[in-house]
Amino acid sequence: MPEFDHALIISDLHLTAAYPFTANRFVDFCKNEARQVQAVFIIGDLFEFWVGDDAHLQTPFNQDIAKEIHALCASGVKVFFIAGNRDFMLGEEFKKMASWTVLPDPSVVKIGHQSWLLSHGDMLCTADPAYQLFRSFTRVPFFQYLFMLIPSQLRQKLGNRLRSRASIKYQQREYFDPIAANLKGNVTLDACAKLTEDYQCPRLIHGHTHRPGVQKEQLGHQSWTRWVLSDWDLDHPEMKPRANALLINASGITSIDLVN
Ligand SMILES: [Mn+2]
Repeated sequence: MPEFDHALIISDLHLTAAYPFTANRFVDFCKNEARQVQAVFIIGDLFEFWVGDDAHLQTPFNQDIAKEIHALCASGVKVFFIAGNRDFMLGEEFKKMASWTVLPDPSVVKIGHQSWLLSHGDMLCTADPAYQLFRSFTRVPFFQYLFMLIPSQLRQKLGNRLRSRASIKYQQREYFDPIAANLKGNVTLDACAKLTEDYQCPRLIHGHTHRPGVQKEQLGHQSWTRWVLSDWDLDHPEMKPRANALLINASGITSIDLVN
């Protein structure tokens, strides 16, 4: 893994043709902010959902996103991708089109003479054992092989149903038991302590929880700092628009607001 003097990190864009303002902001980002750095790390949930390249690469919307990433790479910027829980089925076809480099979750990268531990963040949500169980079997290559044997239209339907059931479940949980919902939807100190210790890196960056900010945390003898990215949403005028990136360079790490 090469070292970079400066890089941008983004996550949870949840791109879909249904949300054009958010998608346009990403296209703009690829043409502007991203061209000012040596590398861009997309750390999961670039897409709202992805059930296989064959199911999504037919649509011009997804082709255009791949082309924008490709153009960014062709301009000399390295683009890296860590899969999220919505788009871990992004595959070889997309990779070829976008010419990005796929990294495992988590990965330690060197930017601005420091090491940073990057993860999507869903693996850290260990207060939700049902999700962790789902996660563990859906990441097995043999499960993914079997899943890909299902016709793509049916996979799209399954993906859609899973996505809407998850959001209904989340809303119900939020309504009936907001404290549990708050805990289950967030990372745990235990998981963060273990990860930062295992990878010997006290600077952790993740997305997934949609709770942007920075916290200094400690558990036992292990202490670390945790930066959380926001999700991107510029398509719901009833809510506060959101889109941020973390910029890392020789002078440290800064959150950049991309809403404008
Ligand atoms: Mn996620």
